[in-house]
Amino acid sequence: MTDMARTARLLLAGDKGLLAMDESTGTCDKRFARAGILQTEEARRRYRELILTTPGLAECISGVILYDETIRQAQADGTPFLKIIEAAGILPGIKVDTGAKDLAGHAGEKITEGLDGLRERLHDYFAKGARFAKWRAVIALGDGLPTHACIDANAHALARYAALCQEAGLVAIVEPEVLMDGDHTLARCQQATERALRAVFEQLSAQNVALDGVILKPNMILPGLASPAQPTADEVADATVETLRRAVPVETAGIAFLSGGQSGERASARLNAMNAKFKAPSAAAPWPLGFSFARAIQQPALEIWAGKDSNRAEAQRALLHRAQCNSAARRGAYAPSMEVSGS
Ligand code: 5MM
Repeated sequence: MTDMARTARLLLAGDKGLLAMDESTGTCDKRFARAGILQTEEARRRYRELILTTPGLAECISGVILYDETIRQAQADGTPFLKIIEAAGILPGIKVDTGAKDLAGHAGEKITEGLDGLRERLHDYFAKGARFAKWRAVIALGDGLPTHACIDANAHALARYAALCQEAGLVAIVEPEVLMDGDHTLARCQQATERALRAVFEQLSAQNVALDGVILKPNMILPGLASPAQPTADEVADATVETLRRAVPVETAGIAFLSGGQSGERASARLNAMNAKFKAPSAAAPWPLGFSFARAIQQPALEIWAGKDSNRAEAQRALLHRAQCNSAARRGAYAPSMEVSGS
């Protein structure tokens, strides 16, 4: 087994999962503004320090996805964040795309950029200590969307990124996100997700990417946020696992879902339903079914912190609580009552 395959296994081992804290400056600042927090580099540093020094985090979190600014930062006493992560026994990862930009000739669709100079950046991140990377493609649903052009261009970019990651010794997290924006049905999300996943795995194969060094970070199969339909957790679990089974080769190291704007409670309940029902990895779901959430872990903590040191400990408890709920969901042991007791 290669080092990359070992790392991918470690990231998805047991009931731990990934914490995505790779919001780019623009996204982080928007979230800070909504929570009434000053949008400065120092505020972002203090927030990331709060996350990384949360007591007990490593009991539920196997890896953290950092942003370029964060991987270079340190806690107030000068200890580099990378040292804190390493001391906790957590693996550091890095978001390496440079963002989704308008796809020329295709109104309403995006292409993710960042391939230029990527080889050099990946080698630099590996030397710093990163052991995995992440690239996110976004796919919008709408009238006539997604187009083949959008799906194909993004699948090609994801595969070229993944091949470069593996050349540099990094596990590639491959994230083709079908967005929840809109009033589309669950069936439309399922259809678009299957198309996108098939295209991604075709391109990964064309670029000779070793699937045991790839973690897929997909959306769950859900209706749009503006849809009145509200499926049960079991319905989401069935549709999601069925879609993955149709499109994801069994050799893939594992699945780590994004939350995509679901509430923390819903994301935990839906992940729990998948693991309870399909007991992954199993014949029905032959890969570990894990998580790589950002908002569904961070949101309550960010709101409690609100930029104030006096709220730090309470915010850390809220962060740990969401991580524990998702860890329980990996065992199929999450229950809504955990939200009440906070245990
Ligand atoms: C979909 O976003 C990823 C998962 O986050 P959620 O669980 O909140 O959906 C996340 O890793 C995302 O890629 C980062 O937050 C970075 O986003 P930007 O847009 O700043 O690159």
